[in-house]
Amino acid sequence: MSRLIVVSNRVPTQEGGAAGGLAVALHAALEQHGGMWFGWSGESSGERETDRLTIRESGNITYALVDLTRRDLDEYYSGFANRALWPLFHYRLDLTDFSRRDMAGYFRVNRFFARLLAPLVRPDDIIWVHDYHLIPLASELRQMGLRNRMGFFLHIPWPPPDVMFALPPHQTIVRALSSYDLVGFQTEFDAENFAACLIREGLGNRVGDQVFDAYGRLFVMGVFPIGIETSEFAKLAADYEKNQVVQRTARSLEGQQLVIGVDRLDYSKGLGERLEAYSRYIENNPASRGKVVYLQITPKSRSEVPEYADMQKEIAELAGRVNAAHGDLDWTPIRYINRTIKRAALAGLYRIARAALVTPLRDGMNLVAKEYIASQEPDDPGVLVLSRFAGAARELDGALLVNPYDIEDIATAIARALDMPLDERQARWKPMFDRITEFDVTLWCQSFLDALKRTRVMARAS
Ligand code: ADQ
Repeated sequence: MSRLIVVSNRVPTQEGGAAGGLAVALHAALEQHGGMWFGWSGESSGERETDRLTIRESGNITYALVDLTRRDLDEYYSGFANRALWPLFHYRLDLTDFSRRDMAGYFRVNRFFARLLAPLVRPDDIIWVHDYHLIPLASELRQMGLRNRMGFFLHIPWPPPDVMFALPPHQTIVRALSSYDLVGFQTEFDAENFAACLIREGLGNRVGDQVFDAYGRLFVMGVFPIGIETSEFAKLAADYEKNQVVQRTARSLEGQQLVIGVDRLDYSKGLGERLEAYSRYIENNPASRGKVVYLQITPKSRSEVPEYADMQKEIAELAGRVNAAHGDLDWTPIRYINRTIKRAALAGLYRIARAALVTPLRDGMNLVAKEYIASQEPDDPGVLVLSRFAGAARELDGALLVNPYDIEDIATAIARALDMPLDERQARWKPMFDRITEFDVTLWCQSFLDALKRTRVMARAS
């Protein structure tokens, strides 16, 4: 069997504590195939570039980690990846800050990764590259003569042509993707947006259902909605009574209904609109005063990017304003917390929450939506209020789907969720739970790798 090489910007080495579902699934695939996980160490080497790889072995998996200079991190990571590609791919042209210096840094770091990775690759290895930081990796590896099977999965949305074309180097980005054998997206919409970008600019043609001919290569496009470790989450949640954090939180509610939100602090998650909507819900439903608590758990992220630093302040102030406007001596409507929570506690908190608010303005998938569904008590499930612009809305159609820009719509959905009778809650929850149990993260990983192994056959047959 061929070895698997996974490449991602960050490498979750198991020393880093509780691993997320994606890391667990990829570790399982790596253990099965044997192989390597390659990427940035998370460390800066300061001013000096170093070719030194930190190699760690664990069972039949090798971790190969590389440090980046401060300039590389500035231009490649904080710059082009997180100030140009991330906002643009989330349809935020207003926040997209394109600079030629950052773009050069992005391509330079991808070439640097390729230069370090290429000598470690054997001819029959399969290479699976993850996410928007590393789009040009395959084209760099191909220029170095590698002919291996290479797949790419985009965890975030792919925007429609008119948004994409606003990025000056959009053709270079699209061209870079054509060096892979398989390019995977979260939803049909993303895949169709990508195809439209290729076709409208005359960069490539569809020559089969999922097969494209672009820049002299055939490649396959596929849709692979990512899942979670559903049964693991359900188990953790069922054990919620053993968890101290969950118990303490449950006691502190004193019979009030809990509404939960769990998101990285990111402008794509629609936190401002959500807090406003909760405030509107209280105004529209005065009887809710003292009966409902909204817990928003939001670890800070990417604080070195200015838009994120601004947002930290804005959201904290907004939560404070809502509490000041509606709170009472014995009631704080919003509990706003900026830290990470262990998975067992998170699963338990989802379990005791009567409703979850997952209202991103745009999201590739959104795993929190699936984690909430996985964690519910089958006899008494809570209600998911979900943005129609999250990839998860394609699968979780038993949720109350909302327009995340429409404050009144979200406020109405909160009221409906908290009043929903048991039989309707059960009828909505069960098909969603069955769906995420079948399409879990292990199946996602297998489906992508199976498709990658088949792609050359498919491309030839078309
Ligand atoms: P993210 O944008 O990070 O992921 P999401 O899919 O919601 O968003 O995943 C976040 C993960 O972090 C979840 O597993 C959640 O439990 C965890 N998390 C969030 N807040 C936490 C907290 N306070 N404590 C502990 N854990 C917390 C990107 C894309 C998504 C896509 C995923 C996977 O933006 O659209 O679903 O990749 O492909």
